[in-house]
Amino acid sequence: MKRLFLRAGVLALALAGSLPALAHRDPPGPAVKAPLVIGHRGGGSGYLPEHTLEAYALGIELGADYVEPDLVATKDGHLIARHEPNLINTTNVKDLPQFAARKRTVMLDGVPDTGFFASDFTLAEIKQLRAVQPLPERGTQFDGQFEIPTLAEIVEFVKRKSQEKGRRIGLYPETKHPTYHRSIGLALEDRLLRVLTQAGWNHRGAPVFIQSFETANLRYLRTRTELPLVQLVDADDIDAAGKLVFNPPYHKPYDWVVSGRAGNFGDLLTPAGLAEVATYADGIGPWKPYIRSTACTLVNGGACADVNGDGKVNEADRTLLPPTDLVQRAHALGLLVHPYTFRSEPRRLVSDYAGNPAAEYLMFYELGVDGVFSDFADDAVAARTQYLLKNDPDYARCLVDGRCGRGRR
Ligand SMILES: [Ca+2]
Repeated sequence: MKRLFLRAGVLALALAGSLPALAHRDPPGPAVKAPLVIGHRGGGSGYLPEHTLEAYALGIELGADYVEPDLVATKDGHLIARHEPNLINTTNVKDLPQFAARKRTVMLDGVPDTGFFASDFTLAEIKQLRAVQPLPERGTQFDGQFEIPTLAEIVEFVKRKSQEKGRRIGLYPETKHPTYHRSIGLALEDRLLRVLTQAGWNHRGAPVFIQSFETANLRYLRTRTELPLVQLVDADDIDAAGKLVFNPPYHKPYDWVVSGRAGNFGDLLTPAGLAEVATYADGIGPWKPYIRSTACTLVNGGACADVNGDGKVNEADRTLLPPTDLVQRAHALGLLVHPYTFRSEPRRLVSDYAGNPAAEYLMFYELGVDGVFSDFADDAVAARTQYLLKNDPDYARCLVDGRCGRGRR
């Protein structure tokens, strides 16, 4: 974008015969591209029950560029926003006597899962549920108040907010457990595209990314839509030394389990793996340690020790390892890089960040990522402003005067 502006400027000034003045008028160096803030589960999910219009609205108020609904299907084929097909942890379903008999055990990606499944409920029944906070470290004061939104409602909401705020707000839907949904006759992909098409958003240039941890459904989507697709790349854990660990069921895309393909998620990010991803996807959404892992400062019998003495062993007891070259390798293939998940609670922050969430965002922005999935859009946005002020000589004027070129915020 910046290069285009410069060219236009050069042309105009050359025509005016005042080319030497150019050096003074244009800031030195190229403008820095602002990384996207993707509102993970809404971007306000650090504060309110996730995947509710209220959490999405808060994420947008806090500055998120994209709202990220996870999608599962109801019995009557509607797509709704939930992180899991099992509603037990994110809704009040277990407290509603009218649904007590729906509780059952389902094999989800090869693992038995007991609870209440979206595919056993019609949309009208889903609308009787209310969202609750699934993470024990977060406040429960808003439990039982907010509805479960459908994809169609979310699209309409995002469009309305975009207009209201006068800025481009996008949608970043994730197809959850696509093999599972296909196996129960409720395949997600065409349902998703139908809603997007109805909204006029199924074309290149629409403010939409589609993401998946599986590969086969992204390949299928590639044949059905021009929208950008993002290959998510998971792992089970990292060990004390910072090495990624691949234990089932988080070791590989589930469609690889079904097709018998060998390997694990890490194989998607080798030179050959990335080249394969680039044939069907436009970007990768890697777990953060693939870009910069962490190691335990102190190891006790092979396990991490409580270094900071707070009685718990977590991220705060680890330190950063050197970054990998994943961002550069992905960019060399034209792939965007959107790592996940950025969270502001102290126990989620590696000791190097000294309890300051902005330090983590700044580090990843400096490494060149194109966006971040964040539960706390405010922290991601504040850090982005700092990053742009530091790296873009023109940005202070943009921030204060509101005169920002395209690609700026
Ligand atoms: Ca600790």
